[in-house]
Amino acid sequence: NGIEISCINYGCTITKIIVPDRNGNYENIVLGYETFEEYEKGTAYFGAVIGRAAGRIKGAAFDLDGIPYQLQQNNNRNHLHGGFEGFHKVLWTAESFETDNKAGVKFTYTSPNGEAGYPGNVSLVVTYTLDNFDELTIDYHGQTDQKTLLNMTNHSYFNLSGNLKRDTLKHSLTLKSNSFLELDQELVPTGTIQDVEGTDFDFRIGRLIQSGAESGHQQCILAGKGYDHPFLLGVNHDQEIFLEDPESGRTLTIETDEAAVVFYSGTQLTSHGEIYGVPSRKYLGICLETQGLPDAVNHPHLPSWILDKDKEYSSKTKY
Ligand code: G6D
Repeated sequence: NGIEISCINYGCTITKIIVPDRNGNYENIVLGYETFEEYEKGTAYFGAVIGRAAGRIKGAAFDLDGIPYQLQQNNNRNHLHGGFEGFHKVLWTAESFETDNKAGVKFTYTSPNGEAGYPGNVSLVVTYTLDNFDELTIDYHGQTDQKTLLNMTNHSYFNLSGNLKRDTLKHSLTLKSNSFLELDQELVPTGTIQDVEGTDFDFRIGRLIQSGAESGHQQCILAGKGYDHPFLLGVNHDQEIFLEDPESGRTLTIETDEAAVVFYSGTQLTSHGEIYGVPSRKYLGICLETQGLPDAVNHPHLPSWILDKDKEYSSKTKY
């Protein structure tokens, strides 16, 4: 139907998603760069697949079966988004495919034992599929030869105004989530689960992104006057995440089989150069990173994403 999605095999990065507004103007709705060099030296993870473990891990350390592991400390003393050698910095092998009503790309990569400090050789497959129902589906699969961690996501920043004409503060987000993880001063989950009821974190009936920018809530202020929080998702995944830009009429529905979604409102987008010609600035794009709960490995009461030898990691998100 005229929708275009472009991606590169560096980090399985989605570089553009071109969709129409209410008047049929086809424009780009994700943040990205014009050149490979900008992606290579970039630190915002625009459009990239994230792994082995999305989010932060406290002290970059964890135990598996009593064996201590130390990951790369690439964010203060903590580990963020797979470290310096995360999946976003890897040249994946890509092969495109096309059937009568679908087109896509299958990316493969084997992460060697010890990469960024993680145990196990992990063989990975990430598939992007666009179909004639205007749906982009991302399928993630992984297998390991030794117990390890695997918690992947895609880090696209969405801005439905079209070609970044406006920021996202007037976008409306609906999120079927009753609770979120409290963050500490270093933006790592404390393990405490907070109820959204009566707070600026309640997106159950829709709320403008700007709520976070104006909120006096300690967690919004901590996140740089916005959001950077894991929200726990229920078992009814139907239409559970819905983003809308009333001015352009564009909407984005996200459904996932994952336990959580990290909603990051782009509060740190102040120094990432020009983004398709637009100077980077706060709130220019928002991320909805469907994934397991960050740092769950250090909080036994949270659903874990430990991958056992000879088990299959699989995750699906549909946009
Ligand atoms: C900041 O805290 C945020 C992360 O959630 C985000 O993924 C990253 O910027 C790009 O570190």
